[in-house]
Amino acid sequence: MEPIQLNHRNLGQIASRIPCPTYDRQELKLGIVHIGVGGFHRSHQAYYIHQLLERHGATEWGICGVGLREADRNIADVFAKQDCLYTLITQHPDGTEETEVIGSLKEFLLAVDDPDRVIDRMAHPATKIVSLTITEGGYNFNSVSEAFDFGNPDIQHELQHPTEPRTVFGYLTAALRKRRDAGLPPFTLLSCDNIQHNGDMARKMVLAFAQKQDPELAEWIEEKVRFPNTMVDRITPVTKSRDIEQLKNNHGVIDEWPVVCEPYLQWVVEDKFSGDRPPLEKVGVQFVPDVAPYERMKIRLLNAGHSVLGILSAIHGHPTIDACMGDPVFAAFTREFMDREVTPVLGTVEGVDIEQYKDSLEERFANPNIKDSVGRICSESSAKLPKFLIPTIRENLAADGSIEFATLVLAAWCYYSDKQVNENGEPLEIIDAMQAELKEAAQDTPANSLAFLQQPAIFGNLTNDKRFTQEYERMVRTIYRGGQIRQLMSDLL
Ligand code: CS2
Repeated sequence: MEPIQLNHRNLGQIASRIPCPTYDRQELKLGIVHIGVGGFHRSHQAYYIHQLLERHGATEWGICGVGLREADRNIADVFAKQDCLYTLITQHPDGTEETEVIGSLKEFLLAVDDPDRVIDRMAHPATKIVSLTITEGGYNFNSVSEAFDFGNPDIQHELQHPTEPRTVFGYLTAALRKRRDAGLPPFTLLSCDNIQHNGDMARKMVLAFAQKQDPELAEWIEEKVRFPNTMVDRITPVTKSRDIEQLKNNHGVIDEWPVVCEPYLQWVVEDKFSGDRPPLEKVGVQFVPDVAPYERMKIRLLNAGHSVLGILSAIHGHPTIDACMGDPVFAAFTREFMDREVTPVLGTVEGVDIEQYKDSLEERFANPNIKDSVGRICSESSAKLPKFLIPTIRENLAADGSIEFATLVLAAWCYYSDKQVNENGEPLEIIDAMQAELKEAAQDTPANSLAFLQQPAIFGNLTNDKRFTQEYERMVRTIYRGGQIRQLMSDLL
């Protein structure tokens, strides 16, 4: 089978090999502008919209993807060749897979090349929604105080030069200003990141920025723009070269950047939009009045569960999340963490059986065909742990609950940040915007066991709690003395 390059012209031929969009992509209007077109956006929001286009028409909801950073040039180049088409490969635990071409992204703009085009697209009358997956770090807040970080040099630049945006805040305000001045209604800002109250947080940050830059605009935003909270979920590992090879060999399709994901898919959204929204309920999205309990459940169980496995196994040496789950100590540790430390402070989620939810997480983590790397999970832990894990410790301290499981993760994180090798001496690839600060704090541990915790932007005032510091100190000392992580985990079980 001669492999065929994925692009618009070849779709007819490719459709004889794998399912392709049956809707007319030329017809699509761009109702959504999405900032941050990583694998997750493509396996989740873009897939939902694709289904809507396939089954229900809804041609006004095509997506324009935007990359704000130079690092997005790779995807821009691939999309330029492939007319924004890509393949989604859903991997089931039993080894079966579904492979299909997704067509909901119609345009892609690289902001660093042409900022005005991005602003114009967001300010276009057809644009009804600007959605975001810019990661936890993209919201530019201090993890503890949750105040907007005005110290960021790009933010300073944008405040002084409103027509030269660099961050999402500069782009959003420039586009909203343009809409207001043209007498157009605003768009809805739809955050799809793993932050509790992600919409409220986006609102708070946009307003903090706008108030400094243009108080009148801030008032208009405050009054008119809606920021629904959302809970998003689908495990999407980083694409590997093997995925690209297999797609070519097994299906005869050349796609330079396909996306692999698990079958599980969930999107819970607050039904609070500035204007029209796509009828996503037709494809399984849950619209609810209050998304907070769902977000909390997902962040505290799934994302924190991932971080627990990730940090501990980075040091122990399991390369992937499914490999961790194949190790009875890691699997039991994670479940015990969820049962003993998360569940007691979680509260109830209407309509969800928490025990079943945890069972399903175990199955999802164990999916042997996802091969989600521990490196992906550990990346940007300095933005993740203050949201996923530390609040659980804080609440258990207040409620006199168990803290050992989560504390061991923080002690291991200190060692990981300091040594940057695993127990077998193999180097770890650490990806974290705060990597240098983390290392600097961690390396004083031998002289001062609490040194790593003296980073208020991450840990707040946790060091004031004696029960916590004693536990942490005991664990971090044991790890530095050569205690094996797996043994420490097993001692807690
Ligand atoms: C992961 C998430 O590293 C992480 O933050 O927990 O990317 C996770 O895979 C997704 O949130 C699943 O929906």
